[in-house]
Amino acid sequence: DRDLTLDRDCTTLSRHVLEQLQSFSADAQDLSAIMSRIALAGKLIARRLSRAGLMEGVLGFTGSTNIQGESVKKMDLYANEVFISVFKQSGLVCRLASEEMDEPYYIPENCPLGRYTLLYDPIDGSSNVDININVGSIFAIRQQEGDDADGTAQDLLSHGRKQIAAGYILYGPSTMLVYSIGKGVHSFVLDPSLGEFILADENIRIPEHGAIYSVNEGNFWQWEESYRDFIRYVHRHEGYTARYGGALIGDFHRILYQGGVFLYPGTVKKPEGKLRLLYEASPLAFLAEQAGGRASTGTQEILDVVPDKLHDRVPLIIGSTEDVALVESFVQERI
Ligand code: AHM
Ligand code: MG
Repeated sequence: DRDLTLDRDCTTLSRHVLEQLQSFSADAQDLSAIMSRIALAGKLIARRLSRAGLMEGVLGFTGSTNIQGESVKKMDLYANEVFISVFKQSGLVCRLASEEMDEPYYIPENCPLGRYTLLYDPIDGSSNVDININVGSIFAIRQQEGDDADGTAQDLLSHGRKQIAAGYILYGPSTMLVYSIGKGVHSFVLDPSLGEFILADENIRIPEHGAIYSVNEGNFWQWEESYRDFIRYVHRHEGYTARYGGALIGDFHRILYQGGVFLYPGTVKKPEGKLRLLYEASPLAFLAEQAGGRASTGTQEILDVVPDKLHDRVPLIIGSTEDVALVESFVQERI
C-alpha cells in the first residue's frame, strides 16, 4: 500500500492552479484563491453528506419549491448556502447564480470590487441523497462584465466560451474535484485525513469512442423520433452498454474516463429538455472540449448557445467525439 500522495509530489489543488497559470499575476492569484474556496465548499458538503444518515435535518425535503417548480431538498439548501458563505469576505466573487436561487445573489461586502461570478448547481442529482448514492456540485467562473448597476446580470446571457474555469465535485465512494482553467482537465481526490485535494490525473483525455450510452430510456415514447432511432441503433449493434445513475456528474465522470455518450434530449412537449445551460450543460461542455470530447444540442455546440434567461434549459449530448457525432447524425437526418 504505497502512498501515491508522495509519488505525486503532494500536489494539492491550489499549487496545481498556480503551476497551471505559471505566474503570480493578480489574475492567477485570484483564480487560485477562488478554486481554494470552491474546494472548501466541496469539503463542507462532503462532510455533511458522509454523515447524512446520522444527523437530523440532512435528508428529505424542505417543503418549498424552487423557480423551476422542483421540490427543494434540505441538502440543496445547505449546499447553496455553503457556496455563498465560502465566498463572503473573499472579496473576489461579487455575484453568485445557482439552480436554487431565482435571481443572482450579490454578496454586499464583495461588490462592486469583486470581478468574478460563480455559476453553480450546489447539489446535482439530489434525489440520490436520500438513498446514499453519488451526487455532485457543478461550477463555472466568469468574469463580471459591464457594471451591472441595475442587477439584471445581462452579461451572463452570453455563450459558454466566456467561462474562464469550470468543474465539478463528485461525492462518491471518495470525493473528487475535476476542473479546467482552459489548460486541460485534471482530477483530484480528497484525502479526508489531510483535508486536501491531492492530484489524481492530469490532462485527462476522453477516448474518441466508448461503449457506454447513458440516457433515461424511460422517456423513449416522449422523444422525437430521431432519438428513438439512435436507441434502436445501439440496441441492434454489438458493443454498446447502458449506464444511468440519475445524477449527471456520476454519469459524466464515467464517460470522461471511459468514453461514450451521455444524453438528455428534449421531449416533444419540452423540446429543451431538463438540464440547465448556464450551470449544468455549459461547465461540463467546457470540460468535455478541454478533454478532447464534445458537447452538442444536436445541431449546435453547447458552448455556442446563448441563453435568453438565467435558468434556460438545453438538450445535451456530451462525451466522446465519435459517439456525439453518431447521435447528431440521427438528429440531423430528421430535420
Ligand atoms: P437536479 O439538478 O434537479 O438534481 O436535476 C438534474 C438531474 C441530473 O443530475 C440527472 O442527469 C437528471 O436530473 C436525471 O433526470 P431524470 O430523473 O429525468 O432521468
Ligand atoms: Mg441540477
